[in-house]
Amino acid sequence: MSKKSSIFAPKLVNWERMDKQRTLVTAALPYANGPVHIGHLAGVYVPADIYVRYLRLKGEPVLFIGGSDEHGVPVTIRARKEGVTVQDVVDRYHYLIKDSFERFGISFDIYSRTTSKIHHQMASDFFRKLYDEGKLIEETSEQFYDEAAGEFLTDRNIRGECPRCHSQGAYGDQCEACGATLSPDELINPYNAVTGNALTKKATKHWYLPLDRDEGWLREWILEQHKEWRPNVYGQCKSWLDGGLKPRAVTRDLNWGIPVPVEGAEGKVLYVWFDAPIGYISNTKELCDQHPELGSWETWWKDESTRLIHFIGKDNIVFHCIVFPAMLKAHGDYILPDNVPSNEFLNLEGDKISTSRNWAIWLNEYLDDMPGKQDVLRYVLTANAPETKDNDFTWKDFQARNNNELVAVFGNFVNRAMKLTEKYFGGKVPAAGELTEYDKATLGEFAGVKDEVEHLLDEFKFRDALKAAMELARIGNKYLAETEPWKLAKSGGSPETTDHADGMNRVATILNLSLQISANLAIAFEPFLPFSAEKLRGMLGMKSFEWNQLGRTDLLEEGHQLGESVLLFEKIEDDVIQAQLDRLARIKEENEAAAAAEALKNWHPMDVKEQTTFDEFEKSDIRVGTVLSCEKVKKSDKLLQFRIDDGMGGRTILSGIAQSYPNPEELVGKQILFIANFPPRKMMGIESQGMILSAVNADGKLVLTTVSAEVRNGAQVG
Ligand code: B3M
Ligand code: ZN
Repeated sequence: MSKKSSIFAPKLVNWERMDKQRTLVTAALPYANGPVHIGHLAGVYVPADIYVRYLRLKGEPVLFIGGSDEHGVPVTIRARKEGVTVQDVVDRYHYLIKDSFERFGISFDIYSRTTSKIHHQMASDFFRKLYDEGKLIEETSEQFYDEAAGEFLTDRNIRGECPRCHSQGAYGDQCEACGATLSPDELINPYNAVTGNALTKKATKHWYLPLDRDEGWLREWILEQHKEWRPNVYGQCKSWLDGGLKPRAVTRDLNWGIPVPVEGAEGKVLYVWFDAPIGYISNTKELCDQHPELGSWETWWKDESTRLIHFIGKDNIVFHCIVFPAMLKAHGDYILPDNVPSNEFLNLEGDKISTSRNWAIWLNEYLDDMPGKQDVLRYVLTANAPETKDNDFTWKDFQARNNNELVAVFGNFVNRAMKLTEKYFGGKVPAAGELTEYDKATLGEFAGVKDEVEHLLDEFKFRDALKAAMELARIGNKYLAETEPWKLAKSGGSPETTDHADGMNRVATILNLSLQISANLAIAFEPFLPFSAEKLRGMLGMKSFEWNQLGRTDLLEEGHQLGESVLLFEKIEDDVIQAQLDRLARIKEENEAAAAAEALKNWHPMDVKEQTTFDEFEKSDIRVGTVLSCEKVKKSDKLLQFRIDDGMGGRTILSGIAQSYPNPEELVGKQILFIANFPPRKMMGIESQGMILSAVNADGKLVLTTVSAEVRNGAQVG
């Protein structure tokens, strides 16, 4: 993994154009606490990259700012869990994420990080200015404290009994068992999620941004002046504003982050959502300091004529539309965002993407499994972008779009145009003769595409813009299919003429036009599918290209030598897709087993199940068996595979209790209780024939149930 990478170099070269509309584009800074997945790509980075590449192609001055968000609680939790330093965690993921973006062609002008010196300074100064000017309020309140560990706790780090459903292990902000939204004060017997220590309350001072005072101008600015924002963004802002804004704490008691630059604030850091958006500014400064030709960072952030666009996911809307603008306004001097195109969520095969459940397609893994297929994913994620509502990614759809659209339409068209030119004209662009009515009709269809794509991109409608660009390929493909130049060339002439020369003139015209359409594709697809567009330009031998050339039919001169033709897209076979589906099925099975074990753990002794009848109970065939062997299932951290002597010839049972039994071989010879009449289920490719019964002990560990004296294997329990 290279630290200095070519793709993240500034792309603004033509800077006489600095007087043109200047646009500063930011993409949400991903938390450096895990790799990035397709949801991130679809929601934020691909649309942002399409937009930026489009503006660059138009020759407009644009900067594309990215970086990792390396503060906050999640990175600290991860570090503790793994027993490494927080710096280790953020280093690992920063480079992994950066590398994934680079490999997907996300063309940031800079990809930096919020642990940089410049950022610490910038965020610290920002806070200090607000503090000095009395723009923050100071308040002391009682917060949960772990005496033994000597630390205050954030909501997520506090666990306890849920006041609603009484399950154990509810979080300070939410109970995952019943879904209730909670505050830590409501938890019964709260404890530190990491150390397990009981908690007390202790007074602590924090600084707040008094958002209530910003309501007036925020309402006017968003609700009146930005009616053009996407309905999902506008709607969320409206509901926040209608609900009334409250002061928000911008500091935290935590030992990881940017120290609060105020005397007496030892042990306190800036809240991650205070410093992270300032990261956009610091990263711009870092870039401009290194590249004076880009102008001063202040022109990009303070000049009224700069347009600021934030690309984000929907869970970040309030921070970018309300909190960060309020910070910028309080600071003064700064421009406010012009638009905040936020997407909804992308689901995976019908389920919500989840890092903790490993329900995701990780970009680094995708690239390892499907080398060279970045553009296929970029294409599918854009064609299916969750722009106005949540959307679903399925592997079948991925395969179908690749095979039926990229291969059968785009690739097929270009490939035919290239191959036929090679065959009949030695790879030189043939001269176009007189156009037929059909040619003219084709050109007529193609003439409107530029305006349409442009208009859609200007409105951040990437999905429709891609569809409109694909029209070019469809038009071309249809044109070749209808004119059939290969037949004309073979029969030595067109149906209307028997003159071979005339026939070849016709073939020349058709191929000239097809190559011109291909050259248009090579430009129009640069924002969407940069790798394929570049390949295509290589094939066509195009040196320079600009957005404004779109729609022209003289992009390749007569006699121009084409390059070598290569396949742009390849068919994806069923077994490749099946392998991905199998992987997801395995993850699902593991998750189900783990959820069953977790549900058992969370069962509260006071929660007696609903009354049942003897007849109902009788339906369960509970029996005694002896463990013959027990081992961990490969590639699963949760499942144990038991071989049981059940008195009936033996059976295999899988149980999601591996974490409670690090040495499963110790269980061999023990008698256990199991349900014998559950239908067999396949998990991780192994058939499980029943369910082993266990209970939870005080440490939350699952303990197998047994009998108090030896019993014949297969004996029924009742
Ligand atoms: N790191 C949250 C997220 O990755 C947060 C975004 C910061 S943008 C300034 O969704
Ligand atoms: Zn609950």
